[in-house]
Amino acid sequence: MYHPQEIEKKWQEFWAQTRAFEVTEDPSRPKFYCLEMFAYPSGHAHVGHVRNYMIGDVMARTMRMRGFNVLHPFGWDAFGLPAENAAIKNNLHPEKWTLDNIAHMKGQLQRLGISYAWERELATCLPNYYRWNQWLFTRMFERGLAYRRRSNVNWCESCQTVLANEQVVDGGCWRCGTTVTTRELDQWCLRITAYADELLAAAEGLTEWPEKVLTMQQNWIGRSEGARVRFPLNAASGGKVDADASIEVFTTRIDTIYGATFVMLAPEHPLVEQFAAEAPDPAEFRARVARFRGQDRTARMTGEVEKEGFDTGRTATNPFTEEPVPVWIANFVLGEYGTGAVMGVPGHDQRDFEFARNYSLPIRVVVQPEGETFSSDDLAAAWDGDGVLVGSGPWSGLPWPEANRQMTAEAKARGTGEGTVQYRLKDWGISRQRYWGTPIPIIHCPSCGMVPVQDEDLPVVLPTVTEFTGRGDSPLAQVPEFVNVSCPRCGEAARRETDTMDTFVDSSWYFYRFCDPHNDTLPFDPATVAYWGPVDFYSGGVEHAILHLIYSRFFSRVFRDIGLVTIDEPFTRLLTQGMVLRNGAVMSKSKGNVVDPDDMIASFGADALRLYVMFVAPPEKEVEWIDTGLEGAFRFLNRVWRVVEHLSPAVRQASGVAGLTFDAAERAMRRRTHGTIRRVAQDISPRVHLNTAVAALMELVNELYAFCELRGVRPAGFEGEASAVVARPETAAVLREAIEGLVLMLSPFTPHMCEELWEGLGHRNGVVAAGWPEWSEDAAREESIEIPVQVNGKLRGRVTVPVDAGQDAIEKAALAAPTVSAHVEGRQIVKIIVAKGRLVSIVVK
Ligand code: ANZ
Ligand code: ZN
Repeated sequence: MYHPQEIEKKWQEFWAQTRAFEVTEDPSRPKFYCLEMFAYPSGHAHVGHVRNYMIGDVMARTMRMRGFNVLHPFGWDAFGLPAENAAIKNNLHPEKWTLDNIAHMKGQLQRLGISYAWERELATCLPNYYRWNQWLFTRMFERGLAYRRRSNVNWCESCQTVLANEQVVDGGCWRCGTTVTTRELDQWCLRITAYADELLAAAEGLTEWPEKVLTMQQNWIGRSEGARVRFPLNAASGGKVDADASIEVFTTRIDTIYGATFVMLAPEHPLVEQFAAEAPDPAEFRARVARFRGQDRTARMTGEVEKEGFDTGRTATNPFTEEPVPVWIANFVLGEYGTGAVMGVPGHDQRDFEFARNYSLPIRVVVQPEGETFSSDDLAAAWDGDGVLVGSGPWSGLPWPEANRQMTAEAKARGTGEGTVQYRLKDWGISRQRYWGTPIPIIHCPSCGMVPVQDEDLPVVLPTVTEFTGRGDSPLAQVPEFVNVSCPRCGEAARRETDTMDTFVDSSWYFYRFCDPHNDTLPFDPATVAYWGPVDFYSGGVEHAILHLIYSRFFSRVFRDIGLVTIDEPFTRLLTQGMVLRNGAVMSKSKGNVVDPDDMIASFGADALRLYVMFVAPPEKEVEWIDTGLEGAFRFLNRVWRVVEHLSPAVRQASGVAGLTFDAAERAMRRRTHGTIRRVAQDISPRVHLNTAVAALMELVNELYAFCELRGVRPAGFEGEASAVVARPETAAVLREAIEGLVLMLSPFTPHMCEELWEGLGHRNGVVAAGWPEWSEDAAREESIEIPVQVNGKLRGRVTVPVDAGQDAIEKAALAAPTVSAHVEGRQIVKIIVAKGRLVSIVVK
């Protein structure tokens, strides 16, 4: 009888005792670094979370059997807001909450039998990890890659914290949904834009990443070539203006500048406050600006917002037409893109078109397809198609791309602008005014300025805070012993920085720390990453397609530039696994539809759960959890168990296949065994079609049962039988090959049961030592094929012929088939066409 709970416990203990998955660098063997995105310790892992770990485990276990030195570590992305929120709510220290959750979730993963090298476990909230965030930060500070700047930040009133752009979802805080507002604060930033071009260009080399992820990254970086053009500012009526005051716009279509009939500023533009102060009613001016700034950020960014604005009363001069154009403030112009100012070309930009129609601003056509004559009055929409310039002075008649080049050069020659490359990507604001994160290792000294903490004084350990209110200043600012320090440079009284780092910093390099997790003199010994890096197979949720993966690619380059790694790209192959749904919704605690793996393990065992999750869909696809699905997997495992247990005595005595001569049924069984070995090997890697690999194994089990029946070794469904009598030694050898192959191939999916069965088959050293079974192309080759036969275009029958049958033999067999000969007899054969291996076509009259 199959008792999964006993077996699973036994093998989990065995793996732990024998340190089965612990590895060291071994240059004599090929390495395989298999990694699943580490976990946020939120409390309990549900089936949706653990699907990813199962996928990685099948890869890791398979590659181990194939002789690779496999690094398969796990850890915890352990800083972050939920721990702090739990502290505020339940008066529980974030560290305790986090470490308790880690302990529970680690138990869950161990009960699933995931083959992790637990001795390399890391948690980012521990000083021996975040110390290296600080170390790296000081290196980046020295190189100008970490800097401080006053900037508009997203502010969540409820969490009292700054949010990164990507943490703003539909205008609300990603955690609590509160509408996000903006604030000005001094923020620490990392200069990811210094690598924008490289990150974009290198993405082309990521041939084993999903196309959609690469596209998302490309759009996120958002490279556009265009020009900056300055529109000199005219004096306010009666006022004075700096001779060189101007509004600089960013445009990708300088060729349309003769159609620029107004200029628009973002509500965040620095000139806005000056204009407000000079306006007849400054208070009203400011109120209108404030309303725009408070509008849904995402809608503003995507341009979906209703386009609104107002005239500032000021004008600027179009440097090409030399006409004055009004300066407006518009809600759909973003402060943080380009220059925060746009030239309005309503004839050729749809947003400007809608804006101009709303406010009756002049619309001018300056590009139109050759031979046509557009009138601005009957334009139903902006014309953004191809064409040649009209009404554009000396450039009229040129196709627009050529005019674009020439006019960019002209702007430069006149000193009113220049060509530029603009990125949507922003530097990464990492400051958080929260407790549960890495303290930023900087000291603010009245005389020396910002001084990085010296290496020997790292880590800057998070001080103990016992009361969490969730309001006011950063919690660290409330600890005087933490804040008040002396300057490392001059010794004077100074203040420690109290911001902590965005937790995305923690996850941007943990994959390198796994290579050398206990190093206490460096983040890692470069030699270890030289051996293990890059990660060969990385899997995780598609929600990390942009940020985590771009930040990791950025950090990887920083490590390269400070000489710790020699590779550019950290992840060779990326798999984004699909979500697990239940009752049509993504599994989540808040929806109340989670399935706890421990409940499933208690009923059916971890192996059945693993098999079910791998079988039910391809790894990248969503799956709908079906409560009864697990029973099917459990029944299948029982079927495997029975046939293997029943035949074990015969198999143990059987010889190998070498030198034996087999009959047809034995040859057919061998064909299935070898064909399956070949197919499953490819389905797992390179294809990662784990579901079809399981399906192939299920078919093999059916074949095995059928073969036993044929040979009379399946009395009464195997019940009550101590052993099977296998008469022919050849049959025994074939059974041995099939059964051993089955157990080995199934072992990455259901490792506990397979280890137990393998032991029962008389092997001492476990499935990894046995290795992946080899297939023989000869044994796998089909002996015969079936070919359809047509007569005058109609299908009349099928014939089975040896695979190597020649043209004549196939023709003969086709004509001899009774269903075919009936249609041929008595008629004249005009011709016979044999499309080899696929079709015989006979034409008669
Ligand atoms: C005039 C123009 C005419 C434009 C035309 C486009 C078409 P991408 O390609 O995404 O870089 N723009 C510039 N800065 C902006 C800001 N801060 N907020 C909103 N829109 C901004 O887009 C560049 C174009 O987006 C620029 O080229 C500008 O409009 C607008 F027929 O200038 B264009
Ligand atoms: Zn100082």
